[in-house]
Amino acid sequence: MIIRIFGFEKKSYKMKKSFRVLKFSLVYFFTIALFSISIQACKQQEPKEKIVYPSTDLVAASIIPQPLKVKATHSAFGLDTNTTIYSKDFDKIGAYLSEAIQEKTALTIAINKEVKSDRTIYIQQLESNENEKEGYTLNISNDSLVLSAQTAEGAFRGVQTIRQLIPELSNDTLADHKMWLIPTGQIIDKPNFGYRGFMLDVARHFFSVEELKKQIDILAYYKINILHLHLTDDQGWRIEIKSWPKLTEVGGLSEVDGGEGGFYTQEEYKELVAYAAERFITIIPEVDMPGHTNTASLSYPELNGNGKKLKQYTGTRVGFSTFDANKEVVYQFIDDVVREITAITPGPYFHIGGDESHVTKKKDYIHFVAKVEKIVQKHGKIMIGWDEITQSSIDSTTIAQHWSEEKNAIKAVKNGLKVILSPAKRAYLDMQYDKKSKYGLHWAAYIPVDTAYQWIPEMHIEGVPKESILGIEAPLWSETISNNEELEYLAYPRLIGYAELGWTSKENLDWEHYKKRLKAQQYFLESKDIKYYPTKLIDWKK
Ligand code: TNX
Repeated sequence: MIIRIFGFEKKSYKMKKSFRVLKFSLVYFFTIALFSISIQACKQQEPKEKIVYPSTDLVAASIIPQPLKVKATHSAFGLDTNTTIYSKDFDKIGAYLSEAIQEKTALTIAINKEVKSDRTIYIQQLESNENEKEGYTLNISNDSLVLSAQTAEGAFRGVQTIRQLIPELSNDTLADHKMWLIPTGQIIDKPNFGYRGFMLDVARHFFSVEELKKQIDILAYYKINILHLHLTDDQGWRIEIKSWPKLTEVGGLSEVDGGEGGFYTQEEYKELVAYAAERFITIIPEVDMPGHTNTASLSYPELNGNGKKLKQYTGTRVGFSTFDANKEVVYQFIDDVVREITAITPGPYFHIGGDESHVTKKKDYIHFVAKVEKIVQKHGKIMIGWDEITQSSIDSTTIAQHWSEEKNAIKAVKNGLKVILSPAKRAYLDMQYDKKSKYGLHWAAYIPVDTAYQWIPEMHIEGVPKESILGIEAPLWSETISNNEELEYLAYPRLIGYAELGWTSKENLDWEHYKKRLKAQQYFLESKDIKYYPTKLIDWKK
């Protein structure tokens, strides 16, 4: 080869020269190529950003309700301005999370955009054979936070957990900008009960749509999925019924202690239903009957069955009014009311009250409840009634809401009905915390924050097993409260405990552990201007 080259060299100087040029350009080319390959390689190895994460602990995170399973891997996901959300499967939920992050941290997080991002929050739909409508899984590592759920509802519940995992303040890392450290690990979660409710009595005192929206946002944060509205009572009628307009013209104008009352137009009610639905909360309308009907009969005296002259009532006694269970016009009235309300209520339930009908003859009560059940069913809804309805012969698809007599709940179960647990001694939010409480009653009990929390729904009544319990609900009657500040004094923090009793499996309910997590809610409560009762059982930050 060398000889050949020598020979070649000898042949001509010109050729020799051009060979040298070729050799030079080859070397030059390869050097440049090698150089740029090595630069590329270096680039790929270079970390996006050097972050030294402190060890954090997902198991110690203050999540309420406590999730089913939590595993910690002791590092962190840094939420910062370079984080993005990828949520093609559930885009609205991605947008909701981005907004919630902005509110808490002031970070603007891009959604579904092809932008450079160091860390990504993925929200994805997961197919599975198990029907876990509200279940979700979170897998959190240094550079990704993956929320998987079968349904948008499940993803929404998971987003609440993410919100709770974001610390209130940005942490110090070696990063040169603000970063909120979310502990790494895995959460597998699903609710113990599908029905987790809050009831508000808007009849004794009226609460506006705006006031309710604030409460709906708080319910969503703690994964409560039912808002039951007690819409009618002796002191007020709060929902427009177009075919019986005097209900609100007359009955909408009064409330306990002589306040001006109020009512929701059907448009306002629809707006409320939609606002709740966006947060995966179902509204259950209650029209209480045959008792608790003084305003209805005052508006239309032909409905009255108590034989006495009617007048506006602004006191707090119960059990003095009744419909006439033997008049056809009463059932025509109920048919119209149920028809109009169910037409604007997408949820599956209609609550007929049925409590404390002390001046209705027992046989009339039995007849009445059975007839009203058929009306509710005709309009395509499942009937719910307070536990007294079990005196009547009702269908096993109807639901009994236990508040007073355990024997009624047991009877319901024997007849194959599902039960909602709202035992007054444990779950009534209008009961005072103690003798010094500013608002509330105490006919059932004083309910301090620990008593409110320390009971296990599926072990509460012998003869009412878990399979028969639809869920739990905490009612707030409004004889002593008339605005959000007073409502919040009675509702918080107890309602947060009821949220946990509805969601968390009994093995994970623990007062000492809950107490620490409740203390950590102080930042959320104060940032949302929630006027909670600062119970001494919790060592709140001053
Ligand atoms: C009982 S609970 C009632 C309400 C009162 C409440 C006051 C139930 C079904 N009926 O009418 O507002 O007590 O705590």
